[in-house]
Amino acid sequence: MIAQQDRKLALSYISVAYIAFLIGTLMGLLQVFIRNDKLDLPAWLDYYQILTAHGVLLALIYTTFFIFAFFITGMSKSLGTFGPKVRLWSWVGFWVTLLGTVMATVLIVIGEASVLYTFYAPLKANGWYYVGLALVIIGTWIASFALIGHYRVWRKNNKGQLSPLFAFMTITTIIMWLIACLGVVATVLFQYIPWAFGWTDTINVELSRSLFWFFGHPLVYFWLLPAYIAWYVIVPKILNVPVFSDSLARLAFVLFILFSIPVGFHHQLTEPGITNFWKFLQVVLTFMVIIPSLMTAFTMFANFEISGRKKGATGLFGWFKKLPWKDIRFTSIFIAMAFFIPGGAGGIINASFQLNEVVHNTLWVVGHFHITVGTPVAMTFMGLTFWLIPYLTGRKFTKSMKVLAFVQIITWSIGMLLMSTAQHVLGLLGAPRRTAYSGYNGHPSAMEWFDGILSSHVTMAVGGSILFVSAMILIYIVVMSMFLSPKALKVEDQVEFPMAESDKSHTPKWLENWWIWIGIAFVLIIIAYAIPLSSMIMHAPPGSEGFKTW
Ligand code: HAS
Repeated sequence: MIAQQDRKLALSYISVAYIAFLIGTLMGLLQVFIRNDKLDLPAWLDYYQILTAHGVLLALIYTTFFIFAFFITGMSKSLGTFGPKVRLWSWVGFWVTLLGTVMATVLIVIGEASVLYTFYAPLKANGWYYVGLALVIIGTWIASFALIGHYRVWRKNNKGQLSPLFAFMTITTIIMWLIACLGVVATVLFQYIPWAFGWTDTINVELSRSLFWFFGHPLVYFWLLPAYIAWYVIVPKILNVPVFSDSLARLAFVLFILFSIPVGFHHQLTEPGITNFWKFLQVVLTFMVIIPSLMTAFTMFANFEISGRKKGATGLFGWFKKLPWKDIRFTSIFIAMAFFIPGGAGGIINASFQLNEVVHNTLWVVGHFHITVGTPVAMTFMGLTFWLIPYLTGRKFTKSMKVLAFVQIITWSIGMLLMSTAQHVLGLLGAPRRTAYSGYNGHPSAMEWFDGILSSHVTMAVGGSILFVSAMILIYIVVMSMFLSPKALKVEDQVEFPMAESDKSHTPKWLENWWIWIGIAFVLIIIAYAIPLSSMIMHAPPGSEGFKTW
């Protein structure tokens, strides 16, 4: 069990995560009904306001706070209790991130920032919204440096040794995050804030978007890598096998530092102002960042097979039946992984230049991110929640909570399957993303989007409603494990932190030489970004004034 003070810190992060989750999922429910023309909002509430709240609270806030809770618990467990300085700075990080979150949320709620989670210029929010976002990033940096400090103390006391796998993966994720944030910090500080407060009249739109996506693509790996930590380190323990290959796991993570950043243009393939050569180069690098995910898929199948064979499985797929299906910690994550097969394949489609022309700015992309961040990542976090909160509070995860957890995971899977399939098909039929309901004056193509079984906004709304029910079950489980379930007084009732053994004896030491990876990452970033970004600055068009379209 980790120290009481570290538990308090992690629990504070988780509490904010689930408050954001509660509000964010409610906004999601409203959205599917509005798009289906079944709900009219009161005059003081706008579709784009709730769409912004949904994106910011779920994609940015729920994930970030949950990730830090997981990191803090895992780092305290694998490297030992936090020292007073680390703890102090972790709290400072927490409060700064929370302050930024509250500021941004209030501005969305009062209708001053309906700019969606990508806050694309020339949509212009109140200046304080961008200050709020900047504080969120600064807060995560402070908390990240606190964790790096904790890691450095461990390295000093264990000279020449490779760190435990959990810590290595946490530090990799943090390094990637710190580098990625440079893009968003640059655009928020030097472009959005001066423009939104009226110190400059116009904004260079292409530059702001490019700096956003410099950050925006690695952001998706900032969500994914903590899920991968669970897949690499927690899942084998539940399967009762050691980590399949320590060096493969570390290499996969290091590849994310290298290739997750110089690829942002694959979100801008349809935009003018970037020549085809630079788009092509970044698409090639995008195909490189797929490799560590394929390595992860390979490792997961290896884990399953080894564990199944250990239990006597025979034949090509005999191991499948031997997996611990009755253990919700496993089943939840397995389903999360299964969703990532079509989710990842969809990413490969998006990244393919010509196919992107078909799907860009359609509901397909919304479908894609619901079966990447909305299920593989979110459902892994749910699977972690089931044991992480009881582990931190010292409460029981009772039988009835286990049953509910299964219901929650199954309903989330069904809801997501319906909603995301409908979104993918609707996208192929041309239904745009980022819009409220529109009948397009009864145009036959638009009317197609409201009938059919899989191709319909109705299916999307049914899926969305099931997801909302599932989210409420999860909130109930969270409240129970935080405050109400009985204390686990007997050892056999206590919930464990499942962390698998990893054999480091054959792992090359250079894998933990961060300067090599940071150096190569910067070289790749310079190759991919230096010329196009400087050309955007040197050949800047007149710039755009701000628009408030809501
Ligand atoms: Fe993406 C758009 C390309 C992964 C999230 N993506 C988005 C957006 C979000 C997002 C939020 O190239 C929308 C942004 C916006 O608002 O505009 N994406 C990719 C590629 C990958 C990818 C190449 N995306 C993710 C992940 C996300 C995420 C992960 C969140 C966590 N994405 C794009 C592109 C766009 C895009 C374009 C822009 C589209 C546009 O035009 O706007 C890759 O990283 C995917 C690699 C993954 C795999 C899958 C490996 C499978 C594994 C599971 C193994 C399963 C097991 C279980 C073991 C190759 C690891 C076995 C079970 C059985 C049942 C057998």
